[in-house]
Amino acid sequence: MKRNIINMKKNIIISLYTILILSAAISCDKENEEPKPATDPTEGLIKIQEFSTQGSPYTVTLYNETGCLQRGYTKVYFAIADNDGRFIDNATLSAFPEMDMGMMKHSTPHSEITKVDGKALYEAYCSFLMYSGQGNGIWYYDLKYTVGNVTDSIVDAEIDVRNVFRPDGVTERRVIQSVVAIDGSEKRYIVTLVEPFSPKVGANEITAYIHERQDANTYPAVADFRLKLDPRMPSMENHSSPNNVDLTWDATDRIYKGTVNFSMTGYWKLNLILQNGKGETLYGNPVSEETEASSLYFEVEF
Ligand SMILES: [Cu+2]
Repeated sequence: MKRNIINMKKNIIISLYTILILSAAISCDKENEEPKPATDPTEGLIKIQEFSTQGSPYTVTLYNETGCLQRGYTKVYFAIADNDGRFIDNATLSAFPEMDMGMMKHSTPHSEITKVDGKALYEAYCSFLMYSGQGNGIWYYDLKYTVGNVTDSIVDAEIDVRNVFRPDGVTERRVIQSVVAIDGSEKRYIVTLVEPFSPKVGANEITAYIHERQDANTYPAVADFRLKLDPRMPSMENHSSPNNVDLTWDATDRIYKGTVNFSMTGYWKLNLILQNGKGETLYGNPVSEETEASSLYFEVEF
């Protein structure tokens, strides 16, 4: 009996929904309907900074999840709006980060800016080699955008890249490393830790990028290398953990992926060995009784 009443109620609710959906569908066809306010594509993101030039019809705004740029991997989003605040979803954007260190200038590994599906939003990442003020350097962004037949550039906009610290807030945490290959090629590579963002006890996905430094302004991403992984806890007789998986190239997501297993909370050193596609070691060394760490490692503490 009770069941029947519940079922009846369910049926009534389903019918009501059907009517609502139908009437919504009908109203979409009505003419002179007020345009639905565009949902804010930047919802959930925190503004970092605005870029505009005088008299320009568009403003580009930089956002991400944390509201700041930081050394190592930084995900960024761009929104571009006209002077009435309408978000533009058919723009083309490019950005070039450059650090002026007085005696020299250099860029850093970064991706192209691509459109986010279904949103008036554009995404990219930077692997910042240095933080603002390091070596007295200042970071600048050069931005270029095209909307229809309007093209504009914003040149030398200063950006603030923060250093990354361990939980004590004082000790620098290693999240990016620039190395020279030991195979005689003298090639320079930059390895960047991406995930885990929020490490937890147990298995965590670990992801990383490898870029080759061809010159101070050119850092293409490198595919089909390998990062052998050996996480250790130096404060606890340098013990490791079981079931770790080396990082290999994921052609779909175009990033190196593996598994790091944190058997407990605390400070972990993620020792790595960088190998090329033939399995030859380019940088790093195995951890042993005598050698506590690899010359290539990242730090995670939680
Ligand atoms: Cu620099």
